[in-house]
Amino acid sequence: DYQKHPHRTSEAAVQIEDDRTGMNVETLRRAFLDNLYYIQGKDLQLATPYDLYMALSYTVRDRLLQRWLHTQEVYLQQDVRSVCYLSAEYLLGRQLGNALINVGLYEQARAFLKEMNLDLRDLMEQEIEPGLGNGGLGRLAACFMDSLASLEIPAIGYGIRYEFGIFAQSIRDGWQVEQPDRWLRYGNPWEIPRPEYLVEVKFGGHTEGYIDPAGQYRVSWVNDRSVLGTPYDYPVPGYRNDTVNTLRLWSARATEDFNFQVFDSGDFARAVADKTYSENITKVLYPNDNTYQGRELRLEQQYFFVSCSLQDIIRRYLSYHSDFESFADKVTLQINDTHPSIGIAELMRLLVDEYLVGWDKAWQITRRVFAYTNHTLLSEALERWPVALFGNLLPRHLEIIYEINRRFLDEVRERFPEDEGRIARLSLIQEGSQKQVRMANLACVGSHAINGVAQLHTELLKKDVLADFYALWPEKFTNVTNGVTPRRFLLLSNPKLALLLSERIGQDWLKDLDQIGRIESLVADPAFRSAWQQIKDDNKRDLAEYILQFNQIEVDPDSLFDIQVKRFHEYKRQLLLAFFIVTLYNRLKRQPDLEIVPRTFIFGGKSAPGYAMAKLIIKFINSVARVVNSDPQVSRHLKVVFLANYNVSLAQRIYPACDLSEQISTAGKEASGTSNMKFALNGALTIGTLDGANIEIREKVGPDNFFLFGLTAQQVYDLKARGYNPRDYYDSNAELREVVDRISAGGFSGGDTNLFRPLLDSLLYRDDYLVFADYQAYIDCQEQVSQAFRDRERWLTMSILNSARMGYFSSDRSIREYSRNIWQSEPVPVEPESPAIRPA
Ligand code: T68
Repeated sequence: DYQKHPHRTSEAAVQIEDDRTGMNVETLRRAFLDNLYYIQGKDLQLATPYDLYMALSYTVRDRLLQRWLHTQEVYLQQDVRSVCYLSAEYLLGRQLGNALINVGLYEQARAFLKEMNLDLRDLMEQEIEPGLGNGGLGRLAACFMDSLASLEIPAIGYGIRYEFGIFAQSIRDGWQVEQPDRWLRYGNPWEIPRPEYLVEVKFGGHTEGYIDPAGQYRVSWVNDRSVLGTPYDYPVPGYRNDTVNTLRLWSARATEDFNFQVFDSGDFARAVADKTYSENITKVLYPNDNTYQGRELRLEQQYFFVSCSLQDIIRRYLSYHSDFESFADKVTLQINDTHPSIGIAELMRLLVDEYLVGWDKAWQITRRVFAYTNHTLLSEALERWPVALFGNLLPRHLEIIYEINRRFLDEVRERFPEDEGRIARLSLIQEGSQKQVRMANLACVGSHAINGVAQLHTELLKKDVLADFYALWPEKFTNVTNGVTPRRFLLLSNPKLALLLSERIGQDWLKDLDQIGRIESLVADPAFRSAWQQIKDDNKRDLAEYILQFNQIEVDPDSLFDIQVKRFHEYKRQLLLAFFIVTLYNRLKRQPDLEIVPRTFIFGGKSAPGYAMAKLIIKFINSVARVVNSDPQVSRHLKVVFLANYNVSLAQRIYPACDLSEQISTAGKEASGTSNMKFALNGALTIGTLDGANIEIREKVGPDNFFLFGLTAQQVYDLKARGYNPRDYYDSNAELREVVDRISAGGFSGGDTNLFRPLLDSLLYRDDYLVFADYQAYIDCQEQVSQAFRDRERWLTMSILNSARMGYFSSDRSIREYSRNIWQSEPVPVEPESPAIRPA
């Protein structure tokens, strides 16, 4: 070991092993106090809970660093093939608990803190989570990073270090109010800036042709401004191995501290203001999910991080290779939706203009390295940039896209002569009064693989959204059903259940979630059953405490916890659940002595700040909550809770406490869903439609253990084709009418008959998402849920079977499929650098 680190004297090495890498309780305690004193500048007397969190985080970080550097050294030495995951979002959640678990220090940390009368969980609660994503897409990227490291696959995640992540939501008078997420305010122990790997990104200007010395026509891009990207590296430790991969997030900086020209003319303030302008690029995360707004700053963000990343990838590749012959063997680039798809044009520009690779060769390389994951079936969410805006910002990329398109459409014409309709649909440019660049088309043309995120989703891509591309290249299409990491979403978030599992079947399930199936043989074991029930009850009690503290609402932990938490979107149909609640309310008002299964309805989720209808739905739910909770006749049976600021940390409290998971999107709209998996893994039953991954979940857990209702995607399609008239349902369904009429009469708005009018009108006159069409089926299905919950033993059995059969939905399985079918990447085990750093 000393030979490998000649800079260490034997004595210094002992010191380093002890204080920075030692894994036993005594060393950890010493390191913790040392970090508290020398980094936070506090002793135990003065330390705030946040100081204690920071000191512990630095202690863990020290232990990651050695593994991290060593992993990177192994990757470099072996010149490995690496997966580069490009994503505009990473919804990481808190880092401390996850790092402790993965590096194998959780129990030791708990132990030494306990000796000092400190509670590890309290310290973990201090962390402000990095909310660098909107919802499912960003969280998926985070789960994938965890699985890549846990499977020992060389990988690097590239993204944006937003100074402000997803906004903080509070609820005032029932309305969503947004506040900026100042997550970096108290410092961030989980990132390491690497200013030495700074890169420059150009914007604007024009292009010029020239003849190079070899007589070759070439193009150069004369930009009119540029911005610098500084990488910030985050360690991504694998679960109990010695792999630590990197998440590299880019932050924008001005190119010069002074704009000399302006400064000379004496306008100092303007010079500084220009600098701020550049830094705006990575200022804030756009808070839209499943919608698209053609904002210039958003395109700047996308190009900025993609260009930084590609330059970084090429720099590292060229440090080992002298040409691009083996580039596609050493690198694979997965693009998370179309947000990084500008990378296809950027790689072409870098190869052709900067590295003088011929177009055909460059195109061959580009197509071999890129693969595209689509995450949406909503056509309004597909990214399209106005050609004028695009050309102003990225003139060279627009030319390249036109050239790609010209060659592509020539090919299409050859295969499908005289089919101008097809040409128009496939073109990367949408013609019309305002020409647009279609990023999904660019992604399809520039990638060798295209995947959806659940079976139904992939089928619908092939049949509908991307049908013309499927007709061209059926072999490019594959499905990779999403998954979630069992480390964060079971071990970390539901420690009691995790312990029960490990006591009964060992710990293998953490690395191979299929092993969780072994609890199925315990489903009739009375001790196991009662432990399971006890844990669910405890978790519900914990959540009830949280609700009391944050919402001042007392809920009955014995009631059925019926939960819908996710972004607010009409297609997700939070309204359908709200209508069920109003239906129950009406029944109780009509018949006060009605015996119903007591339920606690819990909602959570953010709306895009500009999405008026989603915001009105939030207001509606809070209004129903107020009326229900304050009516003694009704609130004996029902409580309605809206938990503000739903995020990963809150999700981790909610999943373990759930009885019934609401997955009720209009069939054919939810690409996959991933909360459906996290709930079921934690023993919740699902009420859901045949949409996204619900279908596969139901197949795995068995139809008897899943509450299915509603129209299928095909039936939705047919009904709309026939002509859907929501009014018919209103006219013919008395209970539905009663719900609508009560809202309409101001029953939840203090008599105000206007407040919810837009909401009712959208249902009565359009109902794009078929709330009325599915209403009765949903109400009937909820009745079956109530019946099932009355029989607690039956429910318990179903709960156990749900968890037991969720093995397939580990993100480890998803990543194995990407590796095998798309990336052709293999694990590269990292041996520990020295035995001393192995966990005890
Ligand atoms: C989600 N998409 C899908 N988008 O809705 C969900 N969009 O079904 C799926 O499970 C999940 O992706 C993972 O595959 C999103 O979360 C966004 O957040 C988003 C962000 C920006 C622009 C468009």
